[in-house]
Amino acid sequence: MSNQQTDAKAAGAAKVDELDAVVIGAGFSGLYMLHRLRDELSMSVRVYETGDGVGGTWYWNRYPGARCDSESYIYCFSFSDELLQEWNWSGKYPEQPEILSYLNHVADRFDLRRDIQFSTRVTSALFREADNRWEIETDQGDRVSAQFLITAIGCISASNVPDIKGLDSFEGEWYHTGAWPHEPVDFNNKRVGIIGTGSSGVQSIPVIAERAGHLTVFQRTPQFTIPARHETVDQKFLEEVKANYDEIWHKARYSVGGIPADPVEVSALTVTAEERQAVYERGWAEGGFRFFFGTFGDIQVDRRANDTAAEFIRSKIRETVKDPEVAEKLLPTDHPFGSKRALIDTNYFETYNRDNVTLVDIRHNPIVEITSKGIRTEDGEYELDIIVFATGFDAMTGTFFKIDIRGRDGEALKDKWAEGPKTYLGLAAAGFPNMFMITGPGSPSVLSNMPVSIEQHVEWICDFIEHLREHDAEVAEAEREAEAAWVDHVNEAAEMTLFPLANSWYLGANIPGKPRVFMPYPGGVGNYREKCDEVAADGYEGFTLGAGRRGKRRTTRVS
Ligand code: NA7
Repeated sequence: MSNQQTDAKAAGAAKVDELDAVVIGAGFSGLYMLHRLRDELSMSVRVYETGDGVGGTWYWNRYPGARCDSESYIYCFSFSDELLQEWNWSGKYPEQPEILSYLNHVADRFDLRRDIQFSTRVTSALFREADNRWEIETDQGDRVSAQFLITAIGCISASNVPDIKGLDSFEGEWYHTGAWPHEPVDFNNKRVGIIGTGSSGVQSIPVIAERAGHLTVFQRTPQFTIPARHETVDQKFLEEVKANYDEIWHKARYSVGGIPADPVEVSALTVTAEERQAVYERGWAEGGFRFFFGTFGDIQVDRRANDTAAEFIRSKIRETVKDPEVAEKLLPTDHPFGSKRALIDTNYFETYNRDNVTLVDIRHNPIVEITSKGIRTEDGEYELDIIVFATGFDAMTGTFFKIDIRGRDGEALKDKWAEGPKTYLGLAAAGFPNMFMITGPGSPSVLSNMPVSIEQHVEWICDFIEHLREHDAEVAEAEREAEAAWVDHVNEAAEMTLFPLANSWYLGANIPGKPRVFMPYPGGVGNYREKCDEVAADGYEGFTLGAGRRGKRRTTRVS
């Protein structure tokens, strides 16, 4: 029996019916939330986690080549100086196994496992108005109540396997990148097909191509991607980082994307063509998100500026891919650069020069069905032993909808969000008292370096809970007007960018029937943090606090 199973049993045996807080999920968010609530606010907390280990996204996404696009020295917690100093990353961009080891280390170091119940899925969470408590049920038969419900369920956790006719008849193996098996998949001499060229596809295609007999890539939308320039971490650099972490985190917390990059003000349109080319060349050579944040200040907001970056990347694709017909199919032309999730890669375009790789453009040659032998497109059948779905997720809302969450008057969150998510600051929803979301829709979340956003949310929620205690308030609920104003603000901020010009999962466009609403907050993590701090400083403006069981429910704000 593994330690985790023992822990699950122990946690099950010590089941508590009445808790201060239930946290759903044991990834970055759930681990830190548990630590703060339990060890700093002395609350009784239970974390429920579907997987049999910690890690969240990094527990599930084990596909070949899976790694983070943020550089390792800032893809970690900053709350403990000792933790920062003792952990040494090996790669510039951390690989999935290393991030998982890190999160296991965090769980052990802060003795978190004893309050996590693994292999347990929360099935429902109902707000009981009679005593202002959440009643939570799990697929393991647990039934507990808690004053606070905190969702730490991640933004991209509900896998999307497209509904393609015939999948059941396929005689080979198939996998989704977001629910990858724990045992290695043997690609050796196999004919592999992969559908999808988002982050997961772009990361896994070069690695699978090296292992497979033949790889066929079924591409719906060509992508802009920048070379990551991955390398092992330079130890001198790491020493410098460790000596300057305070400054680095401060910069990251008040930046646009949660990374310590200096803002660039120069417009791509005010320099000469030669100067522009030189800046892009430098950005391309440096690689990673530095190309995105470190070249020109207007490529994300001005279409003409963006076109210059897009054309530069297309020229690089033409330069890299030897077969001009294949290169042509790989050129992204239907959306601005960065309007879909920005991608970085290692040898992505180079992979199409391999003899064992075929590119199929399913935009012009659509998939008709999956057969027992492989994938049939309009132009014929591709025989395959393995199909990999790198087809993404029902992002931001999908994981919420897998749980029956009901607030006041039995209102289902799924109904409240039927036309798109409605939240106040991405942290709370009107009608769902004492429920807090970590990196919920309406917060910078997926547009930022996640640990920075997660820490900000966890700390803000803890401060709010302390405030509630100090004011003897048991219930906090977002006000409908504040929520509506925030939703409007998120939409206005999105309209100022080029994001709405792409069919991306940010807008729910990858899921048939999902409302087209821009879900993350694109105003930048620094601005967002300041807004959250202002709300707190103003006595948690936009929230109604109630005295709950200890007194009559107040409808005015307590400050
Ligand atoms: P993404 O970014 O949603 O990419 C999914 C890919 O799969 C993308 O190329 C899609 O094409 C393609 N796709 C989706 N549905 C279909 C169907 N039905 N047929 C053909 N192709 C399809 O998911 P990832 O897992 O790569 O990345 C998710 C996030 O994880 C990423 O952004 C990071 O934040 C980490 P499309 O572009 O929609 O035409």
